[in-house]
Amino acid sequence: DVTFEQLDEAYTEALESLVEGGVDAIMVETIFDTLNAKAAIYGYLGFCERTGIDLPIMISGTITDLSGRTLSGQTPEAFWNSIRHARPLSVGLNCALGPEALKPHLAELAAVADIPVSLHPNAGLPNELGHYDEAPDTMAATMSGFARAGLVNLVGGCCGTTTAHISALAEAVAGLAPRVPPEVASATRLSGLEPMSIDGNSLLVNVGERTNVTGSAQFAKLILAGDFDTAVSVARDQVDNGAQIIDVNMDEGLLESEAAMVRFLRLIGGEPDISRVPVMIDSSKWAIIEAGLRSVQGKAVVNSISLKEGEESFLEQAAKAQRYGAAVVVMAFDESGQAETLEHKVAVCHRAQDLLVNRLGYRPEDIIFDPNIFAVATGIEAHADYGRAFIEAARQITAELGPSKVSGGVSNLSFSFSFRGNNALREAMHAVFLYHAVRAGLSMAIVNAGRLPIYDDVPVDLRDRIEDVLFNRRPDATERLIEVASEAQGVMQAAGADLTWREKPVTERLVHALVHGLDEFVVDDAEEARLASTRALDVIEGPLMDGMNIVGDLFGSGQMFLPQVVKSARVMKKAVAHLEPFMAGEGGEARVAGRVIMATAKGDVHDIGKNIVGVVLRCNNYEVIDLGVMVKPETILQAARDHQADLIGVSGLITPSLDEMVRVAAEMEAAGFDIPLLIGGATTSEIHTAIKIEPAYSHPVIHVTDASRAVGVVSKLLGDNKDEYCQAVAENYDRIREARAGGPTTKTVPLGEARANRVPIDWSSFASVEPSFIGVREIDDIKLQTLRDYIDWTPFFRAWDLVGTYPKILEDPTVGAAARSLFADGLDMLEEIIQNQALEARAVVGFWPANAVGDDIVLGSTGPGRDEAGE
Ligand code: THG
Repeated sequence: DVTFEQLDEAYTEALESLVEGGVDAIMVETIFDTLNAKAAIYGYLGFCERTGIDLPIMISGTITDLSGRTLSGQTPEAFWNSIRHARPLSVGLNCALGPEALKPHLAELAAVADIPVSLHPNAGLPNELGHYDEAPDTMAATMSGFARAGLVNLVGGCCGTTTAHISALAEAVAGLAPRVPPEVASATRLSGLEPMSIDGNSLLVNVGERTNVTGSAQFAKLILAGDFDTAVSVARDQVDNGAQIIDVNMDEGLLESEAAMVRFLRLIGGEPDISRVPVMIDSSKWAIIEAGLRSVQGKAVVNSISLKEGEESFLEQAAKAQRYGAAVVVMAFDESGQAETLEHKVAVCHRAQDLLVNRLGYRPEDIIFDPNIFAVATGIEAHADYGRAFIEAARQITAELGPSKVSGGVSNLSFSFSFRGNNALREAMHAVFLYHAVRAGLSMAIVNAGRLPIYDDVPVDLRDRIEDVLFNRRPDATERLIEVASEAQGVMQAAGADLTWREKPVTERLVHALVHGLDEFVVDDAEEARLASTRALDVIEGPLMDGMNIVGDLFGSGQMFLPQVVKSARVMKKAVAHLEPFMAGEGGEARVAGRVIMATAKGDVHDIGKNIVGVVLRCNNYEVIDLGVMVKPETILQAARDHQADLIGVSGLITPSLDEMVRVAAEMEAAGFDIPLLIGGATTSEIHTAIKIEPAYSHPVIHVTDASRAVGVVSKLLGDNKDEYCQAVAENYDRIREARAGGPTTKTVPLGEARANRVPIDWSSFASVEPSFIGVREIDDIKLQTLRDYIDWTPFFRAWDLVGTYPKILEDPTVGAAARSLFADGLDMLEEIIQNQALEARAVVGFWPANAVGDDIVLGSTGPGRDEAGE
């Protein structure tokens, strides 16, 4: 019911009066809605600039219930990202709950805020009579505990606290060292309801382009017709399909664009499943962008500002964006127009970064450069180098302008009228372009997230022709692409509609369906595979997991993007849903039931594996209490207490979950638990469990490799020989830690001592053997099968962190044989790929001196596996 402008005015008036009255600092506190707080900060920053007064500001949010979010839905880290531009003296939490209940949220804030942290909570929750019951000494004891744990710099009290509370607090923290703010790694930190960080290790961040009236006929029609409800569903579809930011553009002549921007952003702000992601406010008119900035509580991205009208208006808009706490996209335009050449693009970006950082004090991380993706293959000579120029600019800007990021509007690339409407070809061009641009340094892209093929699925001939255009590799590149344009539609569709994969064995069909996100046949295939297996579980752990592993690899290597992974996950869910009922009949005999608490770690939503474990355990008569996804440590611990659980199991798929698991272990330790903790999920490993998780908890921590092991592990943990089993696991983890640390026996000695200890070799009696030939011998047509017995696996074991355990593995009669055969299978697959793709296999072999390694042949690889042409 109030506008940003009204709040700005009211806060400014209050501020002016307070300063007049002589305050030394101000505190914006009990913030339950970050947009409201941003209006306060906006007023404050304006006041400081206008008056030149350097007045410190302290900021304190409030968490309204155990959800751990502000009333308007932000997590503590998202909140911090939204208000950090105030450069406050301190940030913290107040009011709301008693100190104990605020602890996890305080810890989340303390982990990300690189400034002092404050806490002034209520004296507990009000009782039925509205009184606060927490006594001064209990409150002081809890809060001084936080200070000792390095979570706070400043403490105080809010509702229900009295002078007695404050003096108890002062006494309890007197002499304690203040928290040392952490050094926070460089990243572009945005937020919606949830934080979104982009750092050097991030995979491509995809920005949904569909909520754009100039970019989508469908969206334009909805907005023009005033059907905002359906328009909101366009945003939801994008986020559901993996968009990590959404671009919103209302630039349309027939529209009240400012009003439309505000209305749409407010509507999506009320949809937590949409507004969890940050917004990119896209307009060529500053007034529309500004209206947008006044409508979002998260840290948004301004799209865009540029130097095209000179430095003054550039700096003015940039300074405004700063006051609203937004990151900015800077288009590579200047007074002379859009930068088209590599040199011009890079020069404009250098100039812009210099201005923003040195004149306005921007963090480089808050700048996202857009070096202009233009249409290629237009037939106009001057456009021939556009693709290469962008990709090279992305490379140079990333290298030279460091933590600033590079983004672009990918669909522009195929705007050439020869391709309009030819979506198959356009999508193929986008996929090939992204493949190269991401490798060059592109970290963000505005795309149609739901419509991107995988690079490898673009048929080789078409791919070559596209690359010829992108890299300006031949004068007739455009003609040659247009030549296949009409059939490209067919070729891509055929690649999609090609059903020859249906003729493959069922396990391969399942893998294909997962990798390509095709759900049409997956239930039939899952059923066929089930009938051919002993257990339904085998289908999940065999072909379905194989498929998901391939998806994981393609994702990690930048060939698949989040939207495609989302599709694969849906196919997986469908297959698992079909198989689940059959697993019920697969349990063993009844045994002593145990009670297991299971959860996907906080920050992670992946639960396919965990659900399977749940089904398997239930089928074996265990009682499973599944807390779902994104579960915080304290919720897990509380459930374990409430249900008197025998075990806790935490799973996760993404890397940050690993840290969460460590946190769960540490919290269990701190809370005095002694029940075992099971760790599972795709990124977890025995090594990580041994090194990071187990040391945090002095009771059993067990890594469970896959769902089929769960029953075995749980029954051992609850059985008679529990202690023996736990000890064996603990010893194994000890060994892993030792091996990791370089082994217990590695000791170095001074160089002189080492030399004195040299091996005495008598060369006088040595006659060297002449090799049968010297030089390189090329062998055509060699079979990998022939070579595989000669491969020295040591470097591979090193790369896979098996050093230390390696000799044991190979000595072990079963594991050793299995390991060898596994690697051999890999080679068979490689051989097959080479044959299928009609590639030429060549191997170069050389002989080592006979006395060094016997007569073995050593296979070496000469490069990253692709030649210059990308084969
Ligand atoms: N840089 C920055 N912002 C941008 C762009 C950029 N914002 C807008 C644009 N470019 C990126 N978004 C789109 C959205 C859609 C299309 C292209 C770019 C597109 N649309 C289909 C067409 O016009 O053929 C419409 C099809 C339909 O109606 O559904 O291609 O470069 N910073």
